[in-house]
Amino acid sequence: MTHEDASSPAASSLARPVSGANLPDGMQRAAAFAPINIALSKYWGKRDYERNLPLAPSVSVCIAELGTLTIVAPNLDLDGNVMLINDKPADQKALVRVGRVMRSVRALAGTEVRAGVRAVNTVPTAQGLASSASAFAALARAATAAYGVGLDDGALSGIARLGSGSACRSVHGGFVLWQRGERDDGSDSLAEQIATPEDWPLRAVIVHIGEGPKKTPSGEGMRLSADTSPFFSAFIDTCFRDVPECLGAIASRDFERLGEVSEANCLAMHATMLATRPGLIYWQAATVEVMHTVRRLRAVGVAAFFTIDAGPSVVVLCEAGAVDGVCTAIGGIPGVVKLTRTRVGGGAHLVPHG
Ligand code: 2P0
Repeated sequence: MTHEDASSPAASSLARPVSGANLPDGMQRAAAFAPINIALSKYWGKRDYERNLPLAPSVSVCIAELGTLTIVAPNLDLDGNVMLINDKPADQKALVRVGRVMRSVRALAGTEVRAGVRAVNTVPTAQGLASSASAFAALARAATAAYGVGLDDGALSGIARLGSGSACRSVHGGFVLWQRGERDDGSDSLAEQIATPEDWPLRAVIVHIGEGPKKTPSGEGMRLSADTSPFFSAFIDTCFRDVPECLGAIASRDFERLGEVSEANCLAMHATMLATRPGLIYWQAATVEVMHTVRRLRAVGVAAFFTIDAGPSVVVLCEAGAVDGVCTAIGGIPGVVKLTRTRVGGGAHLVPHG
């Protein structure tokens, strides 16, 4: 088990340039960092699988420092996009998702020029730590800058969403609402910031728990739950009640109320997953032990609550004074491989690159 302070790694040190020369005016290589986000009221169900349009709104917080650094280099010599993720060529599934984002950016820029893309994650992939959210938010931010497309953050969130639904929530920092929207084209299914990190400087402890058997990817899991889980429509109804509850708790900085609704929504989503056929069991034994530990701490007055996405790792949100006690209590649990102390942070932003 290792402890890590998330403020130590400099994301910019991960950047290395990829090629791109003789570009048309307005195009240039650009780099962006985007954070992971963790939902307090979850997204688990789509009304459109191509555009990643949700059946219900969701609310999240961005997690400082952990995320993806992406460089986009338009290149006249390429006849298709090329991409490296953590220095390995992207697989076909990732390229399809990247292609949706890049096509949309090229259409806005009015060009057919393709790009080299290099992405480096500072979070492990596929542990339920939203690496696809940070990846596509960083891609959208870097690609629009690289192609000279100026968009406000709401419109940018719509581009990020094409790669991965939850990515729209990593464009803005702090506390974020992703609207369900009504339109078929998704133009009103955008993310908006509801409070900045400074408005409510909560802390987060990321409890990294190693993978068990291969997990079902989120998109596939959502489809299975929609088709087979007897709790699916009840969960979607729950989200329509939980989102306003989250927004009210955030507006009044009511930690206890936010914890109560967030844990309930997380458990309702996992109940829906568990009742899917075949059952989606994302938890490990350590996941359950962390949940019990957080509740025991809370019972003796520690301001902390947990939430879990589609994987075994747990995020514990807490007030500043609770961080040490949370880490001490959780650090010794077998199966917990690392704790990262971090906080609610900012959204996707351009970074200098060499
Ligand atoms: C969330 N998750 O609200 C929920 C909770 C996982 C559990 O958003 O298919 O990777 O790319 O739109 O965004 C994970 O879903 O799925 C997710 P796609 P995504 O954070």
